[in-house]
Amino acid sequence: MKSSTGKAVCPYCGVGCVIRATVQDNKITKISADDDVAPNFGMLCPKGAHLKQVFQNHDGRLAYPMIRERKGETPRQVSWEQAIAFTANRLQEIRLEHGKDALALYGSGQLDTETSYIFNKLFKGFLRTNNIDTNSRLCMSSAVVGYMQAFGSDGPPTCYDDIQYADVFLIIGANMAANHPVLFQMIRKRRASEPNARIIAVDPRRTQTAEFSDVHVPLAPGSDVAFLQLIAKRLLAIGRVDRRFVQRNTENFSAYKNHLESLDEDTLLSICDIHPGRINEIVEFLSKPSNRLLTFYCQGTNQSTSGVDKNVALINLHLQLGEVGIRGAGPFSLTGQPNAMGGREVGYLSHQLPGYRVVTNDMHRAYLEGAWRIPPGSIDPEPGLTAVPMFEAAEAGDVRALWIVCTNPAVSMPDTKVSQAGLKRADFVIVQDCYYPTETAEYADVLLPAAQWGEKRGTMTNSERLVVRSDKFLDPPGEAKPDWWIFSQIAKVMGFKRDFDFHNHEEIWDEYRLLTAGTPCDQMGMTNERLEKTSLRWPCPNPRHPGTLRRYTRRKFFTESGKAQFKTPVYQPPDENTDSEFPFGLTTGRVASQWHTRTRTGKVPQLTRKDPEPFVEIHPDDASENEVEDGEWIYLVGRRGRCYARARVTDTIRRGLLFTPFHWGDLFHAETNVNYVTNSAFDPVSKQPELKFCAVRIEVDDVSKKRNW
Ligand SMILES: Nc1nc2c(c(=O)[nH]1)N[C@H]1C(S)=C(S)[C@@H](COP(=O)(O)OP(=O)(O)OC[C@H]3O[C@@H](n4cnc5c(=O)[nH]c(N)nc54)[C@H](O)[C@@H]3O)O[C@H]1N2
Ligand SMILES: Nc1nc2c(c(=O)[nH]1)N[C@H]1C(S)=C(S)[C@@H](COP(=O)(O)OP(=O)(O)OC[C@H]3O[C@@H](n4cnc5c(=O)[nH]c(N)nc54)[C@H](O)[C@@H]3O)O[C@H]1N2
Ligand code: SF4
Ligand SMILES: [Mo]
Repeated sequence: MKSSTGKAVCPYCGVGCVIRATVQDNKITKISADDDVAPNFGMLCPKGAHLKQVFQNHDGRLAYPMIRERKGETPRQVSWEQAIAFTANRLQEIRLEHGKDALALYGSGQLDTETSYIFNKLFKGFLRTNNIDTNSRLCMSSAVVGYMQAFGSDGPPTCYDDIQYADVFLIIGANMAANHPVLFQMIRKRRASEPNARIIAVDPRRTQTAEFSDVHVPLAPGSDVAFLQLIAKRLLAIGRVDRRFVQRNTENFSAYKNHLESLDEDTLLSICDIHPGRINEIVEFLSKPSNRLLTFYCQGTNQSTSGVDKNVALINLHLQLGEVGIRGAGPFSLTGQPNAMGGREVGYLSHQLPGYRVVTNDMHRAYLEGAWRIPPGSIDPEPGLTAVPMFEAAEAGDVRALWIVCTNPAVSMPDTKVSQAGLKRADFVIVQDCYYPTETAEYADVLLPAAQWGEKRGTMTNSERLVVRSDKFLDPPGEAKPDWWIFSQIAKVMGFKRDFDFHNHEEIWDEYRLLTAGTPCDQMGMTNERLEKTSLRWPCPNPRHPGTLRRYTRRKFFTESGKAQFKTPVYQPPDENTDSEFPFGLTTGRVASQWHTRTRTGKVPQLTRKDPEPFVEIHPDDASENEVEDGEWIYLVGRRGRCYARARVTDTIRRGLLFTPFHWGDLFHAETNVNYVTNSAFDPVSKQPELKFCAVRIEVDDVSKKRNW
């Protein structure tokens, strides 16, 4: 048979590389990237490059709808008709008996925009509950609030093109070499071609990113606000302020200045626990007004009980220096998942509505009630449950039906016993995934098989606001269907036929696109015809508009006054303390070759080779004090639970701190999931949990020594 090709956005990280797949007999024969296609221009990292292996066979795929008659039983295959009727009926029953807020949906930044739009419309508009949240709450919600507070709108001001013009790259709380590899390649190219360019990595660990940097700041975990204020204070003291920008385009500078001046340098230094020499070097790079500053940040800043303050502190620094809305500069929040940006545009967090609108705004609700042709007052003005409280409410019996789509919360939620207890207690659990088994699927009453990457068409927005259309070039296994189709069928059976009668994703895109008109994330000009031919960055307000590389170039912001806002965050330590019983700090994250809970990357031998098992990084001095040998299996015991991992003795981590990735759930082995140990305390404003810090002790016992893995 003749081979054909198709292109799609990589299903992994938020860099959003566009991949070309060559296909023969429904098998991928080649994965590549086109040199002239944005954003990756021919580059791919190993995860993207090995996508072919994910599709070698359909092992482990959820290929047919299944129903579990009773909890704990083996699910049995049913027809789509039966699964849809069963799901729609159970949701209606629970809604009638326990009220609208007994329903909740937990979704994902890996879903396409059309799907996120349709479930948001169904829940917030038609089922009238705002109980929708997504794994973006664990990921991007502090970044959303940071941008909102400073600029009056979510979304980065910047684009990848800025890398070609930046002089100082501040990478704080992000391990880009592992987690945004293609973007990091672009930074390294710029560093190699521009002798004055500098890379600064701020991370308690000497990561791969830090290895390639000019300066590494191994700060104490959680101390970013103090670090950023120290830099800002030192720059202020030498007069490094863009006075013109600050006067014309910002507010609250004097409160900010007074606050910085009131802080004591030695105290800040001791909070960060770093050598003052590091600060001097950074201040020197930033003291030159001609040096453009581009800051990249991700979970080291976001996953914290002071996540919003960390975001705000780094945006403050950019405002002070006037490094916003100009080429080569700006605070660039890295999106983790391929469409977490699109999900935010659609409003898939519990307080949002499409087009960067919010449920608490009367005009925003009224606009959508009109657009969706539903009675005034249909949309609840109160935000719904966020991720952690959603599972707590399920455990308490308040949320009765949980619809889990494209995420694996039985592994990835902090303090996982709580999400597992919620999934167990809920009367009705829908799991919509493309793999079976998964840890979360164990709790499902109904399993809905989703088509995955390459098996469906759809639209996604990457980290730089680039909206990209993906093709379908593979047939899904069995009866798996696109997520948008599954939602539209169930909505129709629930009685909303007129409003969910979509025949293809283009119809959904067209409805959604119109709702963004006149909003900060305007995609009105991105017609289906245009997206078939090219990718575009928003705002793109009309069909002739070329899209927008950089925002705020006229220094007009979306705040009431049109001016950017300085804030005065105050350093707070992490929620949990170390003490004599739990003497170590534990931070968690990722490795370059694995994706989250490993449903796909765990099946690719070329990717699993490097880190085949869960490991924990420990400093050599800590290891010898605790009689831990390299390669030995140890328990990490925390206040809520414990997990196993193999000790990796390394001086790349600070003393007193441990690091372990969260890629291994119970399917791998009971007790390897680090989230049995992590803390679900969250930022008071963004509600993003502190996955980056908790307290543990090490236990080496004979069982783990003998364990044969
Ligand atoms: N290979 C791979 N790539 C991925 C993913 C994946 O699973 N695998 N997932 C994607 C997703 S969804 C996301 S959200 C991103 C996440 O991308 P990153 O944020 O880069 O990933 P993490 O490893 O979670 O955390 C980054 C770093 O934060 C550091 N850190 C911990 N505490 C602190 C602190 O208090 N301050 C500072 N400054 N740093 C701290 C950690 O040591 C770690 O090196 O990656 C995306 N890309
Ligand atoms: N300790 C610790 N925990 C963390 C983090 C951390 O840094 N430390 N990071 C947090 C962050 S930032 C994130 S984003 C989360 C990620 O955590 P999860 O979202 O739970 O992780 P994934 O493994 O990506 O889960 C995605 C699921 O969707 C399925 N899937 C893939 N494609 C499709 C599709 O097209 N349709 C459907 N319906 N399903 C699909 C996959 O098979 C998989 O089961 O983890 C969070 N948890
Ligand atoms: S950098 Fe990210 S988007 Fe690009 S190929 Fe790798 S995982 Fe995929
Ligand atoms: Mo994420």
